[in-house]
Formats: sequence, C-alpha cells, structure tokens
Amino acid sequence: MSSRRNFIQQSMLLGTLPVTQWDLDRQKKAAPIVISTWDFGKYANQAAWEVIANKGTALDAVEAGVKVTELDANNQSVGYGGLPDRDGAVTLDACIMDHEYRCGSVAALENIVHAISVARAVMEKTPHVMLVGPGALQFALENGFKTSNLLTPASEKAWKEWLKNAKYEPVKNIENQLYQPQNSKVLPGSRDNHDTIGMIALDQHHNLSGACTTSGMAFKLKGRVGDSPIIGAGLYVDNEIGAATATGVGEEVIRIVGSHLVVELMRQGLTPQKACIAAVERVVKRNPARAKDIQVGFIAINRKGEYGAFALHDGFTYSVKTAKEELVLQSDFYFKK
Ligand code: SD4
Repeated sequence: MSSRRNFIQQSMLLGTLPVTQWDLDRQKKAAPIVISTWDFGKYANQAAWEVIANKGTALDAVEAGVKVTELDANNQSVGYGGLPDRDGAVTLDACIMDHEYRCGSVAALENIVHAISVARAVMEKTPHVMLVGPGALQFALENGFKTSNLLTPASEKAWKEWLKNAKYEPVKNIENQLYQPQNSKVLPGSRDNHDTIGMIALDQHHNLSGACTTSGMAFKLKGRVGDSPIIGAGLYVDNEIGAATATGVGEEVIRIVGSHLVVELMRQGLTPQKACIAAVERVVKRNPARAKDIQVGFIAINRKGEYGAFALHDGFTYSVKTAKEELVLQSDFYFKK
C-alpha cells in the first residue's frame, strides 16, 4: 500500500483524535515482553517473566502471571477476595488463548480460585471453548480443582454496605494516582476497585499468548457475564499479528468486540498504540454519553514487541516487563479535562 493511502486510511481510522509525540514515544520495541493491565500487573508480570526468562512458553507465562492476582485476597476485582454479585456470590470469568488460536474460557464460575487454569483445562481437555456456571464447576471438580470460599470478610462487608442502597454505579478507577501500599499486609498494587487483569506476552520462541481473569463488575446481576471471558472481547491473540486485552465496563467492550478489533487494526498496519486509540474511539462513537461515565482501557502488543495502551479516562495504568525494564505506566486517554 502506498504511504499516502496508508496515511489516509490511518487518519480515517483514528478520527479526530491527534496522535501525540507522547503516544509515539510509547511505541517502544522489546521482545520477549510481558504486558498487563493496571499497576498490580507488575507483580503478575514478575511471575510471568520467570517463565519467559527460563525459555518457557508465553502460554505458561500468562497463566502463571495472572494466578498471582487471582490469589491476592486484597485485590477485590479478581479471583479470591473478589467482590460478589448482588446476591453475595463471588463468580469468576476468565479466558486464555495461545499462538495456535487455541482458546478456553469459563464464565460465572464459583468456588474455584484459579479460574484461569480451569479455562486452560477447557482449552486443552475439551473440544469446546467456553463452559459456564455449574457446568464449569463440575468440569473443574472432575479435573482435580479444589473448592474454597472466595468471599473474604472484606468483600462480604463491602457487599453488605452496598446492599443498604443497592445502587449500580461502576467506579471508573482511582483517578490519576498510582497505588501506594497503605500497610504491610497489603500486597503493593492491590486496591479496592473493579479492575480485571489482562496479560499478553511474547516469548523467546516468538509466540504470543494471553490471559484475562476477573470477578467482573461488583454487585452485578446474578448470571451477568462481562467481556473478560469472551474471546475477541476481553482478549484476542493472533500469532501472525499481535495480541490485545481489555479492562473496564465489559458491556461496552463486548459491543465493539474490542480486543479483536485492536488486533484487526494492527493487521491493517496500525501500531499497537494507534490501534488501542482507534478502539477507544469506537467505544465513544457507539455511545458518547455512556463513554463519559465509564472506564474502558486496552493494551496491545505486536509481533515485533511494540506495545501500546489507551483508555477512555485518566487513571488507567499498565505494567510492562522486558529483559531491560520493569515499568508501570500511565496510559494516555481520550477525555482530556
Ligand atoms: C467486566 N471487564 O466484567 C470486566 C471488569 C473490569 O474494570 O475490567 N472492570 O466487565
């Protein structure tokens, strides 16, 4: 494609939002690389990096990485300690995808901490992609997963507090500040919010994989499933092109099949950064009024190890680990004050 045509196509895709020098600076290259949503992703990245550094696969790395977050009781948006649905049940959504387009997913899974590992078992041991609710639990038990109570006293207390008004108002995120641990009992990077961990990685074998796991929107209706376990919405990996994952209000991500959109935009020649910008613009275009009140963020990498991120609002952070660097970055965002 001529560079002029390329330019016009990219301008059309990007709409009116200018790509700043800051955005371009973010498009650093590194391979292998692990990148995940939010500042607490830093600790998940470290576990993933151990696998990558030992010449392990991106698939093993992303599973090991997000398991750290699933186990963190102080993270009230993922795994153990997640905030429950409006009936008081912690229900988990997760999916995983590898470099051969294999994928597995669970939704509304109860009483199993490592939803991501159940999703991987669905991928590896069944002819299916997605198992939900009691079926997902039955499958987990048949495959040796142990049950435990995921509702911690802190999350139960928050739920009981919420019941007093029972208003459904997603918190965007903690605006414009990186998490600082308040006391030594809290794993740095954890916080009281509704933030999924999505992780994507490029390994030393030049293969991509991704994982996404969450307890979903706090106090959701029973049976509500967000974007996180939906291949193409919360996560997508195409080993020819790149990988993307999402966080934020899942309904808006599903509406635009967000992560698949980001990967397809990269296929058309956009950098990860520009693809994330274009996907966020799509969220705004579909529902401008709603977009003002909610948070959605994407992160992406391509096969060269270039990465990018973009969100609707200020406050979205993401974590990057390469052989040279360990970074927690503030994402650029659409709605400037
Ligand atoms: C969901 N995307 O269930 C998830 C939750 C999330 O920030 O990421 N919240 O919609």
